[in-house]
Amino acid sequence: MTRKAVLLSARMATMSEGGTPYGLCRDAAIAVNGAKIVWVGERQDLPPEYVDWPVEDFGERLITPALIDAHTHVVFGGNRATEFEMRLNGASYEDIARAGGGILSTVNATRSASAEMLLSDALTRVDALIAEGVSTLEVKSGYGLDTETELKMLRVARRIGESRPIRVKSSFLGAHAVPPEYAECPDDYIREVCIPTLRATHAEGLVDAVDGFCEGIAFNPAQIALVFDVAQELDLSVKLHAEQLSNLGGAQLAASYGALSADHIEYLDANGVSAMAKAGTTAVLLPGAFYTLRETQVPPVDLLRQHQVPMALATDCNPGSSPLTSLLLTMNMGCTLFRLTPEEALAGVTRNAARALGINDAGTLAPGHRADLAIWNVTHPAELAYRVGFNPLHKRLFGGIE
Ligand code: DI6
Ligand code: FE
Repeated sequence: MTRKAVLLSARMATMSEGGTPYGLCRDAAIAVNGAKIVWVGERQDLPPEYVDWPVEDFGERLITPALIDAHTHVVFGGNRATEFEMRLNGASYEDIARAGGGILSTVNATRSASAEMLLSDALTRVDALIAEGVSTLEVKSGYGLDTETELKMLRVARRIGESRPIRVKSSFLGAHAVPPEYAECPDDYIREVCIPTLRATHAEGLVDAVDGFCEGIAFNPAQIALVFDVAQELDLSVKLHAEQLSNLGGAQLAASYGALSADHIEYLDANGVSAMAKAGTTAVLLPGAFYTLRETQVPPVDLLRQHQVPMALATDCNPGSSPLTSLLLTMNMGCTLFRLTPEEALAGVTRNAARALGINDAGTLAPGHRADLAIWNVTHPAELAYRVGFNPLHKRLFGGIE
């Protein structure tokens, strides 16, 4: 069934670049044909072929592109509230990781969880994101670190997209942590487990991109490069958790593979920024992890601006460093903690989040794009980043459907 409609509203933020701030438009109209936007503009300019279409009037509300969360780990077993307590008693994130907790404690819980349990737990988090207008979600593996569990996680990621009206992009994150069985020989883990698992998950059509964690408590650039070489051979895009706790040159490595994004990047330096700019790599900023770990080093936002590196914002939803399921709160944190402007924050969860995922049919309101829209009970787009713990979503459309 094709649903044709013209949506009217007093205000629309198309988030298209180069025009008014936010791509703001008054007395707006959007013509939707089925799952696609066919026309966007001011009501008075609506072409005659659309004037007879059924009208839905949203009054004074604001229409924006639906939101995109470009970095999550929503599929995992258990939780890490006890580590939260340990950190409040003085242990650091790295202390806990080196003592076999951290990511590895979630690996144990994820290995022993059934797929059904992982799915139902993940859906509670996904539902919270959808309730705030999210229509596209990236989901990573990386809590299995063996073939069977990485396959299980990525199959669950695909099932999220079948269970809910949301688009899922999955990333293979086999190089997330060194599993206990390879503690003494991480290179062997990369060769014997990570790379064969990448091939197996890719063969099953479960992988949209390849990620890694380049850090002292995880993998060094040479180990990540081995995985990225295979990604390249399989024609898969790469992205990287880089420069989160220290600077190992991960962003430069990622850029040398034409990465979609380098994520976290608190410790990114000028060389990393210019490498990203040259490669067209998007910066994915994750203020939830910065906040949770009480980091003090902020990402080099001014340098990223100077080099015109697009900045996305994402929840990094995970049980350890960012137990956060609100993209609106993430926008607020991006402004308060990283000094992004509210316009940059909204671009970070729409246009630039789409870029970070290599998506070119969402993230702005434009003809040909999917009719993934969020309609808000606010009058100015800055309100979306300004409030704390408040959800003004009126309605979300996913491919034109409520
Ligand atoms: N960086 C992160 O923010 C998550 N993974 C990573 O490499 C944290 C994962 C965790 O602590 O469970
Ligand atoms: Fe992460």
